[in-house]
Order: sequence, then structure tokens, then C-alpha cells
Amino acid sequence: MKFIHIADVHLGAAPDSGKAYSEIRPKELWDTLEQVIDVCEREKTDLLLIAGDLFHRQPLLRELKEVNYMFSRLTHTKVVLIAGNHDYIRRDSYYRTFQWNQNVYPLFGEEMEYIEFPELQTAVYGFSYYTKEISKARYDEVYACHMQPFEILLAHGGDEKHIPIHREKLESTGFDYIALGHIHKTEEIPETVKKQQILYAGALEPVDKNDTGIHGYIEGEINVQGVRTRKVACAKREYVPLTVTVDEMQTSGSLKAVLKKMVEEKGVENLYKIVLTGYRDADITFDTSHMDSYGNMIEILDKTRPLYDFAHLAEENGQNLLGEYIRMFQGCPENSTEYKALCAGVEAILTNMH
Ligand SMILES: [Mn+2]
Repeated sequence: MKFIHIADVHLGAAPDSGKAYSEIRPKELWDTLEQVIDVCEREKTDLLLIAGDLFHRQPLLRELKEVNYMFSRLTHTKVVLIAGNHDYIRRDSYYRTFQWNQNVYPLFGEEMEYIEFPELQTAVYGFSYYTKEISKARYDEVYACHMQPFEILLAHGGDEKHIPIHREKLESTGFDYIALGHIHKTEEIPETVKKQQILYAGALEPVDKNDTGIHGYIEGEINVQGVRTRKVACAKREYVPLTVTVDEMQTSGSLKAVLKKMVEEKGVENLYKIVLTGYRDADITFDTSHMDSYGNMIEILDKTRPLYDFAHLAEENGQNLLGEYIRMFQGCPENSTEYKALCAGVEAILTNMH
């Protein structure tokens, strides 16, 4: 039995609005889902498992029709999904009444239910969110009923307000595979075969600047030997954290050129979170509002410190406040709070003196 596990597609989200790429970003989320569906069709995947938050908010009727059309193109694959905390089954949710194509099996109950696929010797279990938050550890009480040789659980949550998950409890539930959703972060997963696997797919596409790393889906196969899984990257963009160390030769202009080159090397399609560190020339301040050459820098955090020659400054200002101030901090280590106070104070005094 071959499956593909995705989660947190967040259709309808518009990440980083106001940036150069943000207008096409909502469409990209749909395109990537379509790509996954193409893979299912090409590889004759038996089950497409969607572990919650297919939508970022309550789905519109036309969005459900579009998604259903995409699913209906699958000639072999069956689709099983649950609703997560973002697309929870609200009283007026279109999820309640929508007529899905016959190959789509929503597990939209508030209590645990399962669907059996005897031809695949597989049963898939799950329940959906009816509220935005569920603080009860509901997965602590679930178990496989052994209706079929292979049993899968779709589960969504893993933080305090969204069904806290205790891994050791999940391990004793008897499921062969637990397809998790909700945590967007992805981890490198080496290809493995185990009797049981419990995995987060991570967001299909990164939708928040904290969703760093390579995103995609999990491809798996279950047979009598166990569960084989492998992570497949397919997201169009990646949030890349970058730390750039400056030196006293750097000016705003030269730093902008350095950043531009780094972005070109790591991909102009990616999104960057930049931290500047190191010592800059004490006369220079970096104008970070004009450094985003490609419009893909989500944030630039300037943590650089001015490079003062404190000994020289103290000597030159033997008799005044500046000299006295510097001598007060004599010998403090460079990463201490005192050192920070020294730098900030010197900067303030110098600004006042000029
Ligand atoms: Mn979620």
C-alpha cells in the first residue's frame, strides 16, 4: 500500500503581504498541491492523506469546488482528510454539506471514526476540530481497532492549545503509521523502514517566516515488513535564515552588494531572514531599509556593534565625561551587559559632543 502524507497546505493564506512575491504566493500554494496530486496520479499512489489545515481559514464554496476538481482527476488515488484548527468545522462551514467526489473520504466527525479500504487491507482513523482550540490531549485515549492488517491515524495538533501530543502514548496505540499535522517546521528524515512510524509532514509550503527548512511531503509504503518513508522536497520557496558578519571596512553600500550576492547564490526565489553581526566602523550606520535588492528579505536585524578604540578614546578624553565613563568599564568582557552599556553610552556621549 503506497501513500503520500501532506499537512498544513493552508490554501487561502497570503504570507508576507506587501512583498514583491506576495501577490503570486497564494496561487503558489494551490500550484504545489496540484503538483502533489500529479505525483499521486503518476505513481499510482493508493492513498493521499491530508492531516488537517488544508485551508488557512474557513474554505469558500468555490475553493472546495476547485480542490474537489483536483481530487476528482485522480484515477487511482483515494483521498482521506481531516479538518484542523484553521479550517475547523464551524457551525456554518461548507465542509458540513459539501458533496465530495467519490474518491474523497473526509473524516469530519468530532469523535474518532474510521474508513476501511479492504482492497488495500487498510483502515484510516481520525476526527476533526470543531473549535479553534482543543487543549485536551485527546490522542492519549485513541487506539487502533485492528479492523484491517494496516492501520493509519490522521492526527492534528501538538501544542498546548491544539491537542497536546505525548509521543509515548501514540507509540502504544497500535497504529502502523500516524500522519501528523499542525507543526509546520520540517526536519530532515532519512529514508527508514520501521514497524511503526509517527511523523509530521510539515507545511507543504512554508507559510510563515518561522517555517524555515525545506518543505514538501512524505512518501510511504506499508507492507508486512513495516513502514518505509521518505521525505520529498517540493516547495517553491524556502525561508532561509542568514547570519552575516560585517567588519570595519563595510559601508551601507558594500553591505548591500554583499547581501545581493548571497541572495543570488542561495536563490532569488527564497525568502530571507537576515541577522547582521560583527563590528562596524564606528562612523557607519547601516541603512537596512534600502538593502532588499530583490524584495525577498522578510527582516534584517542589525546586531552589529561600533568598533571603538576605547583605550585611545579614553586617553584623548582624559579629563571629560567620556574618558571617565570609559574608565568605569575598564576590563569588562566583550559579550557582557557592561560592555553593551559601554558601547551604548560612548555612542550617546559622542553624539552629544559633536
Ligand atoms: Mn494547525
